[in-house]
Amino acid sequence: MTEHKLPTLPYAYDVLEPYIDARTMEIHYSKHHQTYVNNLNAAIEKHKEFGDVTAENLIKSLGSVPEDIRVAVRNSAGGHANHSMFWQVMKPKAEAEPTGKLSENIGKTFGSFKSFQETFTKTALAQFGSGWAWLSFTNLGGLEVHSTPNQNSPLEEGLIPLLCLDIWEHAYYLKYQNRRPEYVEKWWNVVNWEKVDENYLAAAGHSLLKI
Ligand code: MN3
Repeated sequence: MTEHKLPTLPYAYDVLEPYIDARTMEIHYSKHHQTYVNNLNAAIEKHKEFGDVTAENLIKSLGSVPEDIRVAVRNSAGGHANHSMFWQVMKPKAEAEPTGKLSENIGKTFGSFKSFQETFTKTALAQFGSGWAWLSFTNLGGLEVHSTPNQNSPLEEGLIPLLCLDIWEHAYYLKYQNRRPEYVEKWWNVVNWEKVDENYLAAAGHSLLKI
């Protein structure tokens, strides 16, 4: 049995300043994310046969997870996987837009990068309460902007997440308080499009259709 572990943060807490402040990053990563990892390990402790299954695979097959830990696994494996991706899709001095194949598909699906951004922002702001906004890949090669409540993952719906935005208050409250729209607007400055492009190519590689 392998314990789930907090992944290494790919940068220092303060590099996303002034858009995401160092204190928020520190608490979010070292406390919130760590708690999801701890809770996942505690749940799996009761069913050691799942000890070597990744968080992503647990989420994809929640129906096979024993009922007494299913809710805990959904929340904690989701929280672990979602945050692991969130750190990866941000970076300082980020590119303004994606390039290559993803950019083409965004143009085809949403009309333009700008209208994709508007759709994503609108979706993030419309999510009532805690949750996530996503750009996901469908198994037919399409793109979908959507949100999920709590720590629910697109993987539960058979979608492959490419980009995510944490819209729990803990992600922005210290700096932005109730101003979620401002947080979302500033967050665009730190989107790691190089990584999202990479996620897109990996997802497309597993797709049923050629891109
Ligand atoms: Mn969070």
